[in-house]
Amino acid sequence: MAEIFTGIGKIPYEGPKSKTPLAFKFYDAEKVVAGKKMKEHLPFAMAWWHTLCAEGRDIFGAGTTDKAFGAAQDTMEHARAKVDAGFEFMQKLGITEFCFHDTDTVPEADDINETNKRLDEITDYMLVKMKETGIKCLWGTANMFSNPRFVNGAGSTNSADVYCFAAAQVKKALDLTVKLGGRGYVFWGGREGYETLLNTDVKLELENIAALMKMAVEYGRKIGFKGDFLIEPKPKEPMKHQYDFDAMTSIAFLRQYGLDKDFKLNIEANHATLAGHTFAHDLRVSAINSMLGSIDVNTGDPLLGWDTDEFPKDVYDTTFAMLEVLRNGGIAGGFNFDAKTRRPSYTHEDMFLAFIHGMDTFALGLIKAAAIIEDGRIDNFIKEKYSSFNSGIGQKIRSGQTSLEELADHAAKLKKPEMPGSGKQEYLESVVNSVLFNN
Ligand code: XLS
Ligand code: CA
Ligand code: CA
Repeated sequence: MAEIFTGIGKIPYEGPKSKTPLAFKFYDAEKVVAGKKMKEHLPFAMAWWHTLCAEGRDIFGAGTTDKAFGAAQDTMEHARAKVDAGFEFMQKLGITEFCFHDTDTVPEADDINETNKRLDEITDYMLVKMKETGIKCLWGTANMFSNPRFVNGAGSTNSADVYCFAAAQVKKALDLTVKLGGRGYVFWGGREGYETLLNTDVKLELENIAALMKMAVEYGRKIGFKGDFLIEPKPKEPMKHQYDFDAMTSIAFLRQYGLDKDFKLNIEANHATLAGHTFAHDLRVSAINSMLGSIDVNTGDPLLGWDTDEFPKDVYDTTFAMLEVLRNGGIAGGFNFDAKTRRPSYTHEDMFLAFIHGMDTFALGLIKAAAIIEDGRIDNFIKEKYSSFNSGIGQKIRSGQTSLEELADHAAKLKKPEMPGSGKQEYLESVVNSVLFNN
């Protein structure tokens, strides 16, 4: 099979002083940081859809990037060309995993039975390439939002027949995920939400989504899927009210319907900020609920209110994200680049440059997060801030050995408490800057 990305070889690590565009400046796979190799901290994954399918189309214009990879669109030859391109791309970048939707890999036929045959065929080919290269599958998922049949949702649809098609796609995508040895299975809400209560039974829709997930867990465990099921929270887009709005909303949903033992969350940076949170906030909320499963690293633009899926570039963001990951003791999942190059960055070389930039930004985040922990000033400040709960009445509150009456007596004796101590935000921000820019 002919090389597709000609003129681009294996991307080397050259270090921070390098000016070679096609080289890593900070991502040094073998380098040990905080007790582990970078590649172990940061198992990066390529998203099939953005990398191999998205051509840069937007609502005002056609695609600008050639993703035909030498084959005619909407053919199985093209499906195979994408496999070839994907594995060559990952190998050259040293990316060890990929994520896919069923419909990213083959053109959908009119008849679901034919689509399933195509999926069997393409995954046979993917398996061959996986064996050849050692590249693995991070997670699989079913696209239950693009096809017009899902106009009113998949698990949340009003049509029992459409619900069966959603179920059939989940079943097949689980089969494929198991076949490819995927470590996770993702449900992103897609069209699971609504525009107006005038036409919506919210309770029925939520119950039906939960039932679909329950059946997915039952089936998945039956066919030997041992990984995590994941919900990927996202607000606003495409529906005005998305049922999986943010981490806390999704956790409440999972607990309400008894799904919290089998599910964790896949937190996407772009989705957290669309929900009005920082990326680190949704990571923290997931982590403290033992629900931090996997990460989509792509970010939005603070000036735009939609899901732009950009390559991570903000080292503050990746540092704060990696602080959450390190404090969580790592994650069982991976770091998926659900990211696309900007429409004017339309060459194949741009795809490499974008991944190099994104991987370097996360590597920097890892290095800086480890340095903040090592520095200790931030962690010590937080410890000290809450120290009134370590002894006396505070300790009694923490251990649940007190009552409202006792606390009221304590307040009455004090007459007036002292101020609780400065939050010192500006000082702490200066500590972060000093760690980030000290060397
Ligand atoms: C869309 C989501 C989607 C999921 C997988 O905004 O990010 O791509 O990651 O369905
Ligand atoms: Ca997104
Ligand atoms: Ca995503």
